[in-house]
This record gives sequence, structure tokens and C-alpha cells, in this order.
Amino acid sequence: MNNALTNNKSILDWVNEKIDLVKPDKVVWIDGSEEQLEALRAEAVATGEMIKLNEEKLPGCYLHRTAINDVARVEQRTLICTPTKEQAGPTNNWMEPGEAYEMLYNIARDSYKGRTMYVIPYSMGPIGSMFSKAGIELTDSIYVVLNMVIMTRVGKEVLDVLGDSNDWVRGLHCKCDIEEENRYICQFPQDNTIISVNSGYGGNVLLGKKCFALRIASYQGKLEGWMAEHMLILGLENPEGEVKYIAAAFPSACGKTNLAMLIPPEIYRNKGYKVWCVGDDIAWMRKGPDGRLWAVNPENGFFGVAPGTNVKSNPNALESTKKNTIFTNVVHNLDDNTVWWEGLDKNPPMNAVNWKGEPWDCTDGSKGAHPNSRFTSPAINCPCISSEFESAQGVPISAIVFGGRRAKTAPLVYQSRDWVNGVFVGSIMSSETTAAASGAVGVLRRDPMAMRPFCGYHMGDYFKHWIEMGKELGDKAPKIFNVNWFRLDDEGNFIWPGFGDNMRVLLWILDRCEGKANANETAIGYIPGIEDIDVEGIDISEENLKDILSVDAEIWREEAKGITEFYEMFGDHLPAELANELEQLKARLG
Ligand code: OXD
Ligand code: MN
Repeated sequence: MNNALTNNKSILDWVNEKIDLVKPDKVVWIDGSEEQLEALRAEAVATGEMIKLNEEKLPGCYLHRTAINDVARVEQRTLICTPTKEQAGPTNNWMEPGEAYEMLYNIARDSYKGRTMYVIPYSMGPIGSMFSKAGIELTDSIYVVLNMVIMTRVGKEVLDVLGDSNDWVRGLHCKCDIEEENRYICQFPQDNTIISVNSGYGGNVLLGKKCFALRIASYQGKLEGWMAEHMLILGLENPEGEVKYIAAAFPSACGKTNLAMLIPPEIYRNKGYKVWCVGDDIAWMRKGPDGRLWAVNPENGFFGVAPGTNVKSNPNALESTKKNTIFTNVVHNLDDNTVWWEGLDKNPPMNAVNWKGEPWDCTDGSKGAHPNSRFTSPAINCPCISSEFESAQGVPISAIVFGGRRAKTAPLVYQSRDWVNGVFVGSIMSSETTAAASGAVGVLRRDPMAMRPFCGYHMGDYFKHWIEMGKELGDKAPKIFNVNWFRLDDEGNFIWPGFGDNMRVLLWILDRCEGKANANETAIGYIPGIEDIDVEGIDISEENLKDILSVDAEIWREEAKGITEFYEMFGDHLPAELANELEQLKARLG
């Protein structure tokens, strides 16, 4: 192959095999140089794939619209292709690998005719870090190349560090004709391989993110003794300048990006508290030389939901989108060639085009931006990006936090009794659906560790792996907590103010990790007393605070029934330790 950027035989053989399959007119290796990227941007603008936005107001920014049938991840069409169905487990869709390859190759065959194949060498994690892993994505989309350049570390250096190694993840993406009924996102964990066909939407085609960094990596972590988790990582700095790190998992629509970039309440800012963002979506964690759990964010950018992002909800995220950002499926403001989305401000543009590319009248009641419209922004744009973001050894994790959206059940915060009990708390994570999503409101979805759509193997074995990691870490293991910002009063109003004030809860959590804060033992774990959470400057009655810091045994007895039912699906893959935790919880509830 001419112009290849490597002599690595395993890479060249695989790329050649795929060239024979999809038959591109041309093959371009992405070296990561600004020159090459600038030429690709110009080409995408010339073909209409992207629109160049106002260079003064949004320097280096572009707008892209996906096909209207291709706007989100498709869980029903996401398959884990393991030799047996049992290996994929009850929470995944499964297909036998031989059958899946045949089906996918039939769809992909000749699909690059008349198109260019881009070969993207990328690293998840800082290049050269012991946490990091390399991947090659083949794609026929410039949009994918330019997004991958923001979301991962791309270029020749990745290949140089990889050398002759065969330890890299194969990714083939084919846009084909964006047919919904032939759309598949397939992971082959045993082969380190991902194949994605008939989509152009980020979550399905930026193969480094969910496909590699969670589905494939969770399986690699199980084999190699580390963890790939759907977690943000933040650092909380106290007035003495000490920074402690928290990793936190939440299902979608629970404010993960907002928490990762939290701005402390004014009284805390004045005292010198700061929050630093290491990552907003994915954490790779392993035991460090000092025996503690260390984490890196394997990504290099944010693929954030635009609607609802504004100067109040998340000024840091908004600031991150002000340059070198790709917007997908938002409103195009034709007056000044900028972008807009619902919840940005109260001034929708009058002369505008909606996410579908149609003239948009903001007074007709229709949405201008798709509810899942996105910004792809470099992490370094974020004003609160951590100084440790690029650190090869990562950051030491003091606390792991799980959370969900529960109107009544879960208290504002509780600490698990120990690591195994904490794994139990993560395994029963759940969230109630909101009016924002289609479907019934208040329906409970169990989403263990927020990994249900992202675990590349049997979820019962994944629980086992968590328990094993706890044994490895021993008394240096992080403490495990659960939070719920979403308790409602009888009128349906949120009781806890949320946003920046969530820091008050994080401070209790970190104090607990150091044995400094008080807590009361309850049936579900340790809960702060009302005097243990600082509420100075916020409007919450003592009665309400008491309410969200209490456990209703009756509600939890119902909850225990739901957990019992949920656990049944794991059969004999459910670790005995977790079955025992459930029995103990029932006994404590009476
Ligand atoms: C995401 C998701 O896009 O979890 O991060 O769906
Ligand atoms: Mn996510």
C-alpha cells in the first residue's frame, strides 16, 4: 500500500483486507497534521457536508446535519458478538460472530465505491500512558475524521508508539446509504473488532467512544485486571490547595456533564474552593504502584448534548463550544451564521434553519434543534479542565459515586457499608424516565453502574470483576456512595437545589473518605444527619432536609422486591456476594 504511515504487518494486512472488501476509489491515512485537516474541512464545506460558521464569533466552528432517520444511538441494533449468547449475557443483544461478520460484510461490500477511505490511527488515553490503547478506524466520512480528531488523539505518533504490536482495536465504519433497517453497531470483544454500518450519527460511528472505550474496553479490563466505566472524573480543590478526585456514574439525563464541570456556590468560591474537570463520560481505572485506584479519561474532547446547555446550567460547557467545535443537528442562525438550541437563551433566531435543514419559524411550536443535538469540543477549551487531564499516570480516586433520578426512594446521599455493599449499590442503580424523553413518565429502568448499554460481556460477570477489584485494592479501595439530586415534594417540585450546590454533598463525601464527617447508620447504608450537610445560603426547610436524608422502610421493602426480580435475570452468573447483600438488606428492613 503506498502512503501507509506504518510498517506494522497486522495493521497493513487488515487495512488491505478491508480495502478489498469495500473497494474505495482512494485511501488516505490521517497523519493528524493541521494542513491535512484544513484540507478536509475545506472539502467537507465544498460538498455541503459541513457549514463553516461565523469565524469572528465562532472561530474554527462548523455545523453538520445528520440524516433525519439517524439522530441517536440505537440500542436495539447494537450487538455484542461473542461465541455464545451466554457470554454476552441477558442485558445485551447478541449475534454469533460468524453470522454477524457475514451479514456485515454483505452490507459493507463495495460500499466505498466512488468514495475515499480514511484510515484514522488513534489513541484512547494520553499517547504512551500505560492506561492507553490504540485503535484504527476506517471510515468513508470526513465528519467522522474531524470528530475523531477532537474526541481522541489522532495521528502518526500513535502508530510510532504502537510499533509492531498487534494490540490495537479494529474499527470499520461504512455509511452505506444510512438505511435504518440495515443499521448495525457490532462489537466483537474476542477479536478487538468493531463494525458499524448504515449510520453517520456520532454515538454509532465515533468508534473510540462507546464501542471501544466502554464495550470492548470493559472486556479487556476484565481480562487484564482494570476497569472501563461510564463515569465522569472531577477534582475538588479545597482552600489549602489539596485536590481530591471523585469518579461518578449516572444514566443519561441525570446531569453528568454539568456535575463534571460544576461551579461551586459563591460562598465556597470566596473561600477558595474549585472544581476541575478531568472527564465527563468515561473513566479507565487501574490499581497504581501505591495500591490506590488511579483513573484517566481516555477521551480528548466532549460530545455533549446541546439543548439545555446555557450560562446558568453549565457555563464551562458553553464556553468550551466557542471555538474549534463541530455542532450537529442544532439550529442555524442565518442572520449572523451562528448556532442556537432550545434552552440556550430566550432569543431564538428569527431567520433560521432547523436541524432538518428546513426554514424554521420559532413561533410555530416546533423544536429547532434536535433534542439529542450535540457539540463536539476539544477538552482543552474547557475553562475548568484539570491540570492532570494529560497526566500519564492519571489521578487517584478517593470516592466512587453512583446516582440516578428517583422521585422518592433514594436519599440525597448515602455511603455503602463497604466495597462489596458498594458494588451492590451500583448494581441496583436505576432511574425514572422523565417527560423529556418519549414514552411513559416515571417508568423505572435498572441501569447497573450506568453500564447497561455499554458492558461488552455478561453483566453478572462484570459484577464479579468489580468484587475482584475490591479484593485487589483492599483497604486502599475508594469509598462508594450513592446520590440522588432529584427527590420531589408532594407538589412535584425538586427539593434539593442541585447544580453548583451539589458540591455540598461532594464535600461530605470527601470528608467521609477521610473519616472526618458524621453519619447515621440505616438499613441501606450511612446517611448524614441534617447538621452534617452545609446548607448555609440555600433555601431548604429543616423538614425537607430531614425528608431527603431519611429512608422509608416501606418504600425500600418494595424496592427490595424489584431488585429480587431484576437479579433473577442473571441466573447463576449473579455473584453469591450480591445475593447475600440483598438478603441482608431485606433482613435489616424487617
Ligand atoms: C452519551 C450517552 O452520549 O451516554 O454519552 O449516551
Ligand atoms: Mn455517556
